[in-house]
Amino acid sequence: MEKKQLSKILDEIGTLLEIKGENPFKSRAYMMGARTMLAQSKEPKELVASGEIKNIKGIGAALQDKITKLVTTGKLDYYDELKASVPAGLVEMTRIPGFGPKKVNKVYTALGIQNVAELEYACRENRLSDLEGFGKKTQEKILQGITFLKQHSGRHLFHRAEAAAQPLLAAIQSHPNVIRAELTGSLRRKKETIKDVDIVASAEPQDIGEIMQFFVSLPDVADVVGSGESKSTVVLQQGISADLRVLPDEKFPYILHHLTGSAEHNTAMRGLAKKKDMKVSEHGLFKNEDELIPCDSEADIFEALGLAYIPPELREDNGEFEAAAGDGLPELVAEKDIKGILHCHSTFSDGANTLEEMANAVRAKDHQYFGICDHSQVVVYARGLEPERVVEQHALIDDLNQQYSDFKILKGTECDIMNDGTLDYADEVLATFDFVVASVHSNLGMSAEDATARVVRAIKNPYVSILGHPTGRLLLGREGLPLDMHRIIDTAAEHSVSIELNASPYRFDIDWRYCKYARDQGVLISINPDSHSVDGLSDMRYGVGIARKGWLQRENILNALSLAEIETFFRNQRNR
Ligand code: DGT
Ligand code: CA
Ligand code: ZN
Repeated sequence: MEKKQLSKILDEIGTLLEIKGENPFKSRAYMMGARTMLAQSKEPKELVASGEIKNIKGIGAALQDKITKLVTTGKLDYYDELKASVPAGLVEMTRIPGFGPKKVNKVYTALGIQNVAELEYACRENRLSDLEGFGKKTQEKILQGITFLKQHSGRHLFHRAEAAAQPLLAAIQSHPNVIRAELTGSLRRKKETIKDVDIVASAEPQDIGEIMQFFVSLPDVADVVGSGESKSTVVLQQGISADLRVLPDEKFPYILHHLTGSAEHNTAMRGLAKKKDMKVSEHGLFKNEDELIPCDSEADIFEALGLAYIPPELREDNGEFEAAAGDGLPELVAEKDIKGILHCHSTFSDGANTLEEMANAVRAKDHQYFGICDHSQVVVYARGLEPERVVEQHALIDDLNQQYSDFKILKGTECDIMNDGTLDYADEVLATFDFVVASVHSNLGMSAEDATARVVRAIKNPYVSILGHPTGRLLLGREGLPLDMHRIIDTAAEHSVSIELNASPYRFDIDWRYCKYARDQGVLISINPDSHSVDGLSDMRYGVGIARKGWLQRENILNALSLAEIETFFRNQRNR
């Protein structure tokens, strides 16, 4: 074993001990030992063989023993056992710049946070601000550190990729020689996570080289991976890869369609074209072998194939061709259809803005209602409301509602679903709310069977109006409950319970892949931002995007109901 590797293991032992909260002298001894060994001019094997290891200052007997084992056998049981006793996510957290093992230990023991994704979410929900030795500033620092860390890993959350891509697209579109330019790929299809940004543009052939040059020199570009005649690949400052293709304008619709994908959609479309004796590819749509069918837009391509225009969100080979061949394509929900916002948090629990600030921000969007849903009592880390605080909040809501003639705050709660599927509040308390969002926040490691039984039981509770973020997943972070979603949806349909589509780009839960089934069972989907601040309300836009991806129309959305309609809906639910 070479000294570098040995030093790394010793350092890791020190880290693991510190994460576990063991004697700080012990963990420091390992970390110092790591440095001392690295500083030796001789390789550890020599030092052990010659016995010199015994005379190195700062390497005590215990360390000597462990180094000897590692160097001679390449293995150390102590290290293996230690590693197995600490969740891997905790070690990963120490990679966040400025976030050492001591802090990891603190958030783990105080808040049960086990990995980077959970930590990030906790910061966003303002949960670290009250923790001893932490604060708002620390939270900010941690978030910056996490962003940095993510820049070095594979996929990206939708909102990050979109935020990186939009200025790029705008720059390209504003180039005087660009005829048209669009985002393609998974971003255009509004997938929940994104591998890379794909942009396609058109120009006169003689201008293409210059546009390529312009693209690779944009200030957002950190690194040029490849630059060819018609395609360049760069890495953006945000750590996301981006491809640009530039083609003559007559080729634009075909390449736009091809690059938008998905691959599955493209494959199905090729099969369909073949059946009609045509051929489709990134190069064009052809009949009689190689006779190009001229198309100015994607709509023209679809039309030539006897199809209605398929919106990019639906291009997942998820029944869109059958629908587009007849008149089965849905008229997808749009942001303007939303009439109110439910499931948000305020300073009563773990939000950053007051109830009044939140309500006024929602009202300023021309909405008719705002359903506040602070946490319930069991969620101590999020300052969940004891029943007395609920009473206080309701009094405040009654006051505020007096001031509005065109708007109403609805009394909601995000009530925890306990391990056995019962709710965190007694029925008498639940009855005081206008509506109840029931969510799981703990014990996500259950078996599929237990998890499904737990949530099914909650849905059957007559006070439950909406099932909140069903699985509790964090995208690119944790899987969440392994629910049998068909059973969950069937049960919700039977009890006329709405299911949330959590609009936070960290969650997007219910998954869009289940929305069509939910729609077919008559379940109303509630697009909820779960926002902990006024800024978070803008996540609604992402939620609507995912709802579109799930084939949902206005009439499938709970909060597309008017105030009067939704109040009736909630009242009727109680009588089920
Ligand atoms: P991702 O992974 O988030 O980047 O997802 P996409 O869909 O953006 O995938 P990407 O960037 O690998 O490729 C862009 C598009 O190119 C894809 O949506 C469809 C098309 N494409 C890529 N590979 C294939 C393939 O093997 N077959 C077909 N038919 N099309 C493909
Ligand atoms: Ca892509
Ligand atoms: Zn929640």
